[in-house]
Amino acid sequence: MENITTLGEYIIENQSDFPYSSGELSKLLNSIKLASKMVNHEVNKAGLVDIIGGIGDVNVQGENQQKLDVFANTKFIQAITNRDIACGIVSEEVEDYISLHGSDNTNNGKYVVLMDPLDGSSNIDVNVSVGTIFSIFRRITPVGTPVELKDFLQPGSAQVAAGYIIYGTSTMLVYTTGKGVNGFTLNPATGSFYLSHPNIQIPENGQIYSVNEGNYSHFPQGVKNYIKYCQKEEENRPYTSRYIGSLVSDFHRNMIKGGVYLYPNCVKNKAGKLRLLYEANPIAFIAEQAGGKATNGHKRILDIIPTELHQRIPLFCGSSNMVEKLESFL
Ligand code: AHM
Ligand code: MG
Repeated sequence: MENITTLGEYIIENQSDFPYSSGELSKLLNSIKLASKMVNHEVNKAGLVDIIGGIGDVNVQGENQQKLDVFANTKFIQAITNRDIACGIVSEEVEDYISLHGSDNTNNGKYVVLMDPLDGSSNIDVNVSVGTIFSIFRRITPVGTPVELKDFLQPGSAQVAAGYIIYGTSTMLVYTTGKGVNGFTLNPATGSFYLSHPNIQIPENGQIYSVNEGNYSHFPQGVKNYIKYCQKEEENRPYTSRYIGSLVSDFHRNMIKGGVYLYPNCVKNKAGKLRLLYEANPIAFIAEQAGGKATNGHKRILDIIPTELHQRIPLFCGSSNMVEKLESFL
């Protein structure tokens, strides 16, 4: 039998790579793994929502079916809280940060987790892939004190881990702790994630550009010019456009095949649409760890000092040569 590694084994085997390696970050990653399996189970049944009463199915608590993004939010928060390792959580679904005090009220958690529990959730109704995105920092306030806003407003370069789960044709968990990027695919038969994509590298060049071209007329001129450059027939450009409208899926495809993802600022979304703390930062960390790039058009995403929890930002990321070419237009 081939050498097979599960995500749980991989996390334990590589624990010494983690900064401070006390095993706590491993437990935190395991809690995310656990919640992702529950969310995956619900996402897979999404098409049955309208007839679910009729087939006698109820959700895991025996309650009526919840909206999936609310369900995902609850599951990830519960799983993280239960491990007693994080001192705070920021979620796209919750306005303010959540302060965790630990079961013994000692505020001993060392990490903060920032997440989008179900990104691209507008795609669920039409059976298109969605994802979960997470970002983990070590707190900067002293252990033993309540978490503060500044623990969450750290630049992306200080992330100790980041990743995403893609609920797609296969469900995958992809993450980095700053030592490269690895992807694990869920085997529904065993309920385990297996290392299927070790040491993922984004091709330096690619053929795919991914952007919502419906917003074209509102884009900054530089972005319009780049899109025109990709489309120029007379120069026999190799480019093709692919856009799902689900950041995790669009990014994941481009990371595997080579490509660039664009969500610029535009008239409709003056600061951009995507959120810095739990969309752009974790994706940027993964992009860089896989050899790619991520920028807001002028600055490396990971160097940006956040000012607000739900701050929006333009995002351009993917294959390094493509991002550089794009930047030359901005
Ligand atoms: P959401 O967090 O409300 O789901 O929005 C984020 C999503 C991303 O997954 C996706 O890349 C983007 O919004 C698509 O936006 P648009 O529909 O404007 O192209
Ligand atoms: Mg989102």
